[in-house]
Amino acid sequence: MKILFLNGPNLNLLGQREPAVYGRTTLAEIETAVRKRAGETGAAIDFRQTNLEGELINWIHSAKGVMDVIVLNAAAYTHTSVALRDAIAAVGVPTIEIHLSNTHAREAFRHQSMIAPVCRGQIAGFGALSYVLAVDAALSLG
Ligand code: CA2
Repeated sequence: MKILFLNGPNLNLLGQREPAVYGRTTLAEIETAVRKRAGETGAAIDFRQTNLEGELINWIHSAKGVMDVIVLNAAAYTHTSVALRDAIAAVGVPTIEIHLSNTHAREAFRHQSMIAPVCRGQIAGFGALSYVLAVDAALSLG
C-alpha cells in the first residue's frame, strides 16, 4: 500500500506560529509519527508540502496509477479550490481529507469543504493524530 500525504499552504509553519490553534508539533515531527505508524503496518509513505495550489494539483495528477491512496490536508485551499476538487475527481485515486483542527467548530468559512464530496472520508480535529489515524483509514481502503 503506497500512501501519498499532501500538505497545503502554511503548514510548513506548524509549531512556530499559532500554537493555540495548531499545537506545537512541527510538520517534520508529524511526518515522523506517520512513518512510525506506517512502518508498523507495512505501508509506504510519500510525504510532501507546498504553498502552491498548482503544485498540489500536479502531485495529485502524478499519483494516478502510482499511489493507492492520497491523504490530503489542503489547508485553506480546502475551502476555496474547485481546481483541487476537479483534480481529485479526475484521477480517481481514493482520497482522504484531513485537518488538524475541527474546521466545523471554527469560523463559518471553514465549514465548507470544496473537496469533501470527492473524498472517501474526512478526519478532523485530532491534531497530529489526524495524520496517524489517516494511515489506518488509508489501509482500510486497500
Ligand atoms: O486544521 C487544519 O489542518 C487546516 O487545514 C489548517 C489550515 C486552515 O486554513 C484550515 O481551515 C484547517 C491552515 C494551515 C495554516 O497553518 C498554520 C500553521 C502555523 C501558523 C499559521 C498557520
